[in-house]
Amino acid sequence: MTSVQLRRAREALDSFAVETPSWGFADTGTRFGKFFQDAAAIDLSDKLADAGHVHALTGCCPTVAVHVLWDFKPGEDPKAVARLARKHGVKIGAINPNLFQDQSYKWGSFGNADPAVRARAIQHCVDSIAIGRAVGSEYLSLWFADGTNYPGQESIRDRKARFEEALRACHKQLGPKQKMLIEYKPFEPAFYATDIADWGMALLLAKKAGPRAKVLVDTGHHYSAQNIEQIVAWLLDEDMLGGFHFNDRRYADDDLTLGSIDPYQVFRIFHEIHFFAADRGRRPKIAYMIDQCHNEKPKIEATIQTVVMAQELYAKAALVDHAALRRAQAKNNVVDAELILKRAFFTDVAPALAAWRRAQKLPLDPLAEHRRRGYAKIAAADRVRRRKELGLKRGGGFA
Ligand code: PSV
Ligand code: MN
Repeated sequence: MTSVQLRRAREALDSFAVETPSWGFADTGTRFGKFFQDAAAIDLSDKLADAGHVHALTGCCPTVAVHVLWDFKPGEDPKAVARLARKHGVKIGAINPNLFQDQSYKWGSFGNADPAVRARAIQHCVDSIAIGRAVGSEYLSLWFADGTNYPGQESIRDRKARFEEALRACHKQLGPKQKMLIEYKPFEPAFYATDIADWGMALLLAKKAGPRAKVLVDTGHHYSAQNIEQIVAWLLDEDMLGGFHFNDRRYADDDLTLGSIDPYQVFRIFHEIHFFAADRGRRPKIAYMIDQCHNEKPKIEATIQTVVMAQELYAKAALVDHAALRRAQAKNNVVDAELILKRAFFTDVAPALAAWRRAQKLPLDPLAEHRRRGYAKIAAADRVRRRKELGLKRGGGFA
């Protein structure tokens, strides 16, 4: 790397943080079953401890997304949760209401024809907003399983109208420092018409909800051939990109580690963000978050692997020579334009990462250090013993 490249990559790393999900440290599975891990977190304290450990090793995961239903006991004091997070060296990040597991949501939450169910779903979001305010979280992160399975099942337009109304009602409750992120997904669990199926629908709903509503792009929530970086560029240009849920996929919402299938796609997404930042002279405020549940890989290892990959690809994308790219574009020099991206992608940014970690007094190889410390072994011994003492049967959680 040249000294200019080194500086650019290090500056990019200084500005980059990615949030870990509490649910990524607990037992999860597929709809067909679960394979348990001894080291899986039992409770929120374990999840925050694991997240704190990841942050201590990587220096770039200061916040943890929580899922209200899975992480907060009824009546729990959110301030106590914030203190617990601090004890583990992290802060509470995005608050995720759960609008899909209760039996009352069989026909949807915000899209439900029954006003009583909609009111219940809205109240859960209002409670989640209050939790967010109490813990100092900036984001309310909304994902809906709502939709229909068969043609003719319901009026698609009526459901849209109910969503508009409910999102507006929630937006009114946001504090001045809070934002609402609206996530989309083309299918699953609904198989005919998911109510918020793509970025255009999320964008329209966010615009109607109010000025603090933005779109959340979950990289796993797209059809196979979709050009995600183009969506990102459009949302950036509209000032409507709120955040990401990172994961990789081969077929659908596979929850694979970021960049395990297509690292170049992640690079291209980051390139659009750096390119936008260079043009505007400011880095856009984006909530980078991980949304992965690992069933085969050890959960903490997979999380560290994801974080390191995200840093690497973010740093690589920062190396694109924007002035040269603009020149090539102006001349319709397609070959050079493409090569400028490729050159950055194939640059080894290990020296920049090493220099950055050294400066932050972080381990040079977070994964190796995690293994060296035997964290998972110690956690497994403790958690196996506590599960026995508590008489816990394994199950529940999220598939
Ligand atoms: C389900 O697809 C999902 O993975 C969504 O992406 C949400 O963000 C996440 O669950 C947590 O609710
Ligand atoms: Mn997601």
